[in-house]
Amino acid sequence: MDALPPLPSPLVTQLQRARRFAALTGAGISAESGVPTFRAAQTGLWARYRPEELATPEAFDRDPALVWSWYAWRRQLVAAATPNPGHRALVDLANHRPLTLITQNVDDLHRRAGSEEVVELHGNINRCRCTATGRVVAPWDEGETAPPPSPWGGVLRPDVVWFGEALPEAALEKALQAALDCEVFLVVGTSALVYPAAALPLAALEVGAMVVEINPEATPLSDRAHFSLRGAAGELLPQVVAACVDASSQG
Ligand code: BJW
Repeated sequence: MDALPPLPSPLVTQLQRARRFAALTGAGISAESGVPTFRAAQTGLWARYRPEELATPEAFDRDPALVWSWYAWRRQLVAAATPNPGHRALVDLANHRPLTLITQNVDDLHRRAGSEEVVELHGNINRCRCTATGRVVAPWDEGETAPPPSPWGGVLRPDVVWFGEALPEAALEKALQAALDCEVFLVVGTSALVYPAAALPLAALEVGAMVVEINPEATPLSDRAHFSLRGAAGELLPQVVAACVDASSQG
């Protein structure tokens, strides 16, 4: 593998000075673990189905078996995946600096990498809840092809946030606080299209934080971020974190 070019020196200087960090991650950080992103044209989770057929409460009402089996397939996929150097770099950063790690991902790979506190904005695919009471149910029979009945009268649904549903209030509040308090906001592997998550870096910009995007592709955030680094999270995040924690590691 070719050596990465050094990071821009103004970025390195600011990373070394900063004390309070926040990071917002999206599906791209897990791409190198083999978990497909949502919006990639050929390989994305939504290449075959439109989001509204799978990730809305209406879709679940209309065709619960389709939605349930899609999530059962994804649970298997993420269970077989392992965290990559991008996930591990954020563990390293938290060991050296105060970091609020905010994720839109439901795959649990940050926690499996060793991140102890993860603010999950869109839930977690490894939990299910009862549609009647909202209570978390575990374990359940993964072999079912349709949502199993819950002990409290409803059926089970994945404990994730679909379009049109409110995000968990405490998680969103914590994420916004971190965006407003941090000096550096890292935005990693997200298309920055889905709100309210996409508003977090904008809030950080408003209050003067340095926003650093890591993504192989441009996003609606790219022109507004202070630095938009083009490349894979598994390569660039370790380099960025090394710059934060160890001045000598930069070429
Ligand atoms: C790499 C890489 C590598 C590739 N390294 N990078 C304001 C304006 C407009 C619309 C709205 C608004 N506010 C709300 C809305 C509506 C809606 C919304 O945002 N719609 C837009 C799409 C237009 N938002 C909602 O409905 C939200 N709810 C809400 O606002 O409720 C209000 C309410 C209040 C009170 C009561 C009731 C309601 C809910 C949003 C929920 C999103 N849910 C999903 C599914 C979760 C469950 C599941 O996993 O199945 O979350 S949708 C999907 O998108 C998933 C993701 O978390 C989310 C973001 O996707 P992400 O992570 O950015 O993935 P991709 O695929 O888009 O991008 C991957 C990126 O990685 C790409 O850029 C690649 O280039 C990059 N990449 N390899 C680094 N190696």
